[in-house]
Amino acid sequence: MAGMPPTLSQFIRARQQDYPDAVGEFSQVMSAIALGGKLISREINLAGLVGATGYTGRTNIQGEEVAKLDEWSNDLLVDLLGETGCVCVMGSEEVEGPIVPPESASNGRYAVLFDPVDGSSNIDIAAPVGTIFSIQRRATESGVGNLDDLLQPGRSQAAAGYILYGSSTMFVYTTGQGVHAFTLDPTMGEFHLTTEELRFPEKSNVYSTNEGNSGTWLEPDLKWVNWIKQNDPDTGRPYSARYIGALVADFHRILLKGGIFAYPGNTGRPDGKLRLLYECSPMAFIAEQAGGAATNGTKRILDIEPTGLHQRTPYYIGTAREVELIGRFHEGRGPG
Ligand code: AHM
Ligand code: MG
Repeated sequence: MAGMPPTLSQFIRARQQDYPDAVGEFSQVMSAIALGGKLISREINLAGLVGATGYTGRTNIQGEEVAKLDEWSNDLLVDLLGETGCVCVMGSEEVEGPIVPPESASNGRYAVLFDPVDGSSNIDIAAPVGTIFSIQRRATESGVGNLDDLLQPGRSQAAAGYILYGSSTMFVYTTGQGVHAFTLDPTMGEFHLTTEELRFPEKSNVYSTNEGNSGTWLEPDLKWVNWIKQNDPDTGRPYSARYIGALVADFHRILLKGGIFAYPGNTGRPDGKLRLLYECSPMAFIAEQAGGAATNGTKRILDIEPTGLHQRTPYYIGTAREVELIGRFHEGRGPG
């Protein structure tokens, strides 16, 4: 299309030619996720009109209330990914165990993990939410996949991304060759490239965290948050606070404007709230590819060896400078 930036599928097809062993399965997986994103976007835009707000009355494996859109979006992604025949197993925030596609279609090369609608309590107030996904190459040889395909460290992801349903719907992903951002043109039903090789900006004095929990935080996090709120214009302090309570939206802001997002562990929940495999790892892959970093305080998120599908981790993600700073507090060294 002359004059128009490439669509997501054109962009992925063009990039696929750089990988001689690519057989098109990856493009199909990405297309399924992109189609899911468009359908979820439409449903969210119309939520109040089509009765998609509110809760199902059930709780999920995490003991959290299941929003109607959580369930609808989960089933949609399971169906769309299963139909590709390119996925051997899936893992979802909404489902306790591995999800296996129909037998006839389960010999695919990829395992996909996702959080269908992250931050879903925002739907009822028309505030942003997102879908997060992580694509791993299968670890098992063939046939139906299992937990071994899903429990792989973040560093081995083939791709990761998110779809932000905000004032625009954006598709942001990486395959380890930079981070690329696309914006949905709802009149065309197409994602178009809006930023190639997205990088964190240098400026970084913004923090994004649920500080209402700080009474239960551990000492390094308390020292950190007190330090960043002190008045010292020479070091850019105090920082500004921004928090909408949906990881995709809070992270997207940090990615574009700089700063750090934190969800620390606390006295009651030493591993914090966020889930390693379908929330933290995919965002960490994007952050690193954009020149940033992500840690649990002492360890790189992408190096954590997973032991459970729904395991949680303390989480700090953002510009390299800010993530290094929180690491210093966790090592007991202070700001330096
Ligand atoms: P969810 O997957 O149940 O929606 O929960 C995850 C969300 C994240 O998007 C967000 O960063 C976090 O929970 C907010 O938690 P809190 O309300 O404790 O600040
Ligand atoms: Mg979530």
